[in-house]
Amino acid sequence: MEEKNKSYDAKDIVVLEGLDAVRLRPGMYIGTTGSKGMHHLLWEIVDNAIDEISNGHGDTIKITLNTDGSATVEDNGRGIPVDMHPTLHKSGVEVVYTTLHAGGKFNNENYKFSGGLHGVGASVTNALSKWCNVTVYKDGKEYYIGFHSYMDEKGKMHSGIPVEPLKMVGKTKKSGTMVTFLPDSDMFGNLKFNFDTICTRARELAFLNKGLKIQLIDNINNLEETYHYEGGIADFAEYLVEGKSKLFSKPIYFHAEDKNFDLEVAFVYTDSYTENSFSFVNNIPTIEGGTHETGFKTAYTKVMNDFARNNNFLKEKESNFLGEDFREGLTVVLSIKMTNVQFEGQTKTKLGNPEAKTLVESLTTRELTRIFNEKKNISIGEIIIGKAKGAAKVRESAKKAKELARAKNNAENFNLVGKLAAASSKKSEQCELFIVEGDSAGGTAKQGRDRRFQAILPLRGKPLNAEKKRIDQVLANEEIRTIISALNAGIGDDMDLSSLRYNKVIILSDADQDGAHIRAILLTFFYRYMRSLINDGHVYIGLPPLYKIYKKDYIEYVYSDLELPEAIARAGRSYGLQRYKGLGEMNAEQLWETTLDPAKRSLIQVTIDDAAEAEKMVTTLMGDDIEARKKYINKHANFDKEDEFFKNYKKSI
Ligand code: TSJ
Repeated sequence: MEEKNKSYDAKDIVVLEGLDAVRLRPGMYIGTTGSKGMHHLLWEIVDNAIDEISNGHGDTIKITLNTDGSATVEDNGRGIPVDMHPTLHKSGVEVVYTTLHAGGKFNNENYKFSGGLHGVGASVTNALSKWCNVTVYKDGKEYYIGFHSYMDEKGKMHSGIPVEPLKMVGKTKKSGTMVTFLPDSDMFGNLKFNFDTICTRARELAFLNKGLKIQLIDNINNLEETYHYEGGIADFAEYLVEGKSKLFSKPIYFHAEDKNFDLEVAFVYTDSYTENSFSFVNNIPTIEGGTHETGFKTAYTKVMNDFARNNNFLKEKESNFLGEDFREGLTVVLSIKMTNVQFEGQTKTKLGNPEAKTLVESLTTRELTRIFNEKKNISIGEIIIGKAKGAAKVRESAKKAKELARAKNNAENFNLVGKLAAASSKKSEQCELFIVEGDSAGGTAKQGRDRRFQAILPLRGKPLNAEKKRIDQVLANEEIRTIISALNAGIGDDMDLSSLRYNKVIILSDADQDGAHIRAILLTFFYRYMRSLINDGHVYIGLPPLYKIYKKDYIEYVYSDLELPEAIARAGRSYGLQRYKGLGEMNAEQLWETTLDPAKRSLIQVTIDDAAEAEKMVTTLMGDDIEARKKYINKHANFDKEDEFFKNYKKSI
């Protein structure tokens, strides 16, 4: 089956001769033709400029969003080569833009590590653009070439065709490359570039590439940002813990190299109880971790245990700390650059290369041993050991609490789960758990649901904010233990989704501030203690209607303020309008019809698009540094606290 598909793909590409293949199957090259895919077009171009700068040529990238929907990327590097390619008889620029994968090949010869989200190169951006203009400033001259995509009289598509060969258009003192392209609306509909999305990734790239300056200009909304970090990922680590109390002031940072391998690590400790790792390979986030993270963890545990022994912080009769003890309150950024990257995992965001483990492990061991052998760092080491001691102690008590929470036949748990109206079907892939705000709405939902596959868990009051508590305190909370028992998949590192009782976990809260807060608290809990539940797409937000418009023989439910005027227009004259203040105002039948019935309801799937940003947000918005929270909210003044939290979880069906 797979074989057949493969040869079919290959043959197709040959027949289609290059760029037209990209239009026929954009998914193969940029993942989707949704917003994410359209932004890929931009990042492909930006990656090329970053490659140039990482290799020591230039220092600034300017990204401009133009009023016509196009985007411009400019760097101050050497400029793409303009000389004729010896066998293809085209200029270097034209080769880069018209040859599939040329970006990758081109880069590999010239650059140590090539970037590229999918490594597909600038030609893909060209193929999926209506037009694309390239200006090269090089050796005192300015060169220009334009490309366009069009349909001919016979209806045949032509993708990324040069309008004319590259030509010299004038003199210049500048050096660099400037590219402007318009994503083709035939591919992307009326999607627009999103300045916020671009800022987030640009900031990440600026952190990951020390010294790189990224200037962003949005000429549609008149916005500007500049990102530039002389500290690189050390600044990134500081940024991630902004607003938390650090245990020592400066992050520990090191950079080490091997042949065709580059490693950078920065870490800090805070007084929190969670662990946060952010890892990257060739500037690409590895959300699912992988061999590089494993190598770091192994080395870190070993070096710190050795440090504890050598300095007598661990007595002879005492046993070693576990890795997790050293990672309580740890925020670490790990960035490697390597060739022949292999990604694995559900979302292809997990590094698979075995050599990455060996190399990261040995380089980390070497560097950390050096660092903690320095006299001035002993006190920092001592602080880390102190934190690990606390963690080891709690680990013991948490273990007991976890056992309690997991024990299915435990008498106490039996009472807790008593509030749960379980589904009768045992087929977990069909089953859904609604976590419903309030006992009364919970009661209605129990009546309105389809009991064969829908379970209802009413929540009384607000559950505990997991951001502010340690795991043993979290587990002592009744509401949270009920959720853990109901899901039957454990928690934290012990989580095992194969025994998950419900395929969809749907948060159903009122469409008001309190409801938003409860939703934020529940999401924080899932984020901190059941992240794989989110990562594997099991967590959803239910959307109750905001209004009912009714007439004789006519009812329409409206789910957002945005849609209300249209719905009113549809209803015509003399209609009644009811605003729902909470779930409790609906009867069982209405609740089924509007919110529970899979055929009619809308759900938002919760995903963590950008782990670093989600982390930052949970920390700032759910933590207890009030000043940091105010600052964050003021900066994002268009959104109130919960909306901002919510916005950063991608919406889908
Ligand atoms: F995407 C892209 F290819 F269009 C693109 C490339 C877009 C942007 C904004 C910048 C670039 C780019 C490419 N900037 N700098 C370069 N550098 C080269 O291509 C280059 C220059 C000189 C030499 C050399 O060996 O002399 C080699 C290379 C690869």
